[in-house]
Amino acid sequence: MPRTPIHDIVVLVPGRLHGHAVKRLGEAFTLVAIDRADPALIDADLASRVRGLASMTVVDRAFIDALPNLEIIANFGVGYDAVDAVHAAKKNVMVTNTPDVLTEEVADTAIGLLLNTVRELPKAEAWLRAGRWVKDGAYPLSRATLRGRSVGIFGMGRIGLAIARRLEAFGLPISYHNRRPVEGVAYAYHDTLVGLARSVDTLVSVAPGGAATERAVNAEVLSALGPQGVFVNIGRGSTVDQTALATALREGAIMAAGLDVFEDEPRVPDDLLALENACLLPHVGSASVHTRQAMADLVVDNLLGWFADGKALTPVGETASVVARPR
Ligand code: 8YV
Repeated sequence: MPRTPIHDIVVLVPGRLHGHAVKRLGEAFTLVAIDRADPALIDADLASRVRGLASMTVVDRAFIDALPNLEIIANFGVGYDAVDAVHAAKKNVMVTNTPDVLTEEVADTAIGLLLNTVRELPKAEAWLRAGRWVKDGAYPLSRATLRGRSVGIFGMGRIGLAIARRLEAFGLPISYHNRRPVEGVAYAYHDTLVGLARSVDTLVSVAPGGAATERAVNAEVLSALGPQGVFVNIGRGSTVDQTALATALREGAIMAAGLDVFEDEPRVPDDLLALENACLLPHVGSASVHTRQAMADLVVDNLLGWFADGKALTPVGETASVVARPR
């Protein structure tokens, strides 16, 4: 059977996707866009034609099952908790994500968020802009400082390491908790998150989402961090019990928190919004023109690699053994 020219291969884009990815996909493949990843939007003709998926939305079991000729899901983002990769592997469907290209950007953002949280820089700027420097004098001294802190990192993957490297340059001792110790990493390892929290006063979460980390940062962990504690989350909102966090911040069980991610984005709970000691960002960890373009390129290059050579550039662990079908 003659091989289908790349341009005739149908790649489905459910929901929003980065414009650069959409443009390149349209040039390379037959692109079909639908509003959302919903089996109700797939008719029999489309079901038989779709071989690739490029997405940054939830791709669940039902949607994968609705596409019997699907070979690859190219996820926009390093975190792929929105994709049922275990089910994809069972159906011999490759899943790819976008590691490496965003590592340094997200680590930069984590440091900015930590500094903003500890030194109250956004509030100090708001003070200036509101004319209060002239009217009321100097902005009050920040209660917290980075000096003398010790930092625990929850999730010592590529981004966790990049954050640790930066914090070393700040002169801060570092320790971490991960599913298992990371080979070649000399920072002190704690086999429980609560043990890590007990031994530091600053906790930075870079942990991925999913069942294993669901609400791992809970009341017990926050109370172990203690009244001088600062919590920063740049990973996934699902890893935190947001109600427990708001209570801990309100009652002084910890001192402050900096959050870039939330459980039900873009919704941020009112009890977090009401808190003076919470520094809140709208999930901007990787959100520069430069880095989002590199992520978009990697999404498209994974699809091109798969359909041209049967090789994905950045397969996720669950689907590492999925092989391309004979062409
Ligand atoms: C993006 C992210 O916000 O890569 C991730 O896992 O969380 C971010 O870089 C996400 O891909 C959705 O745009």
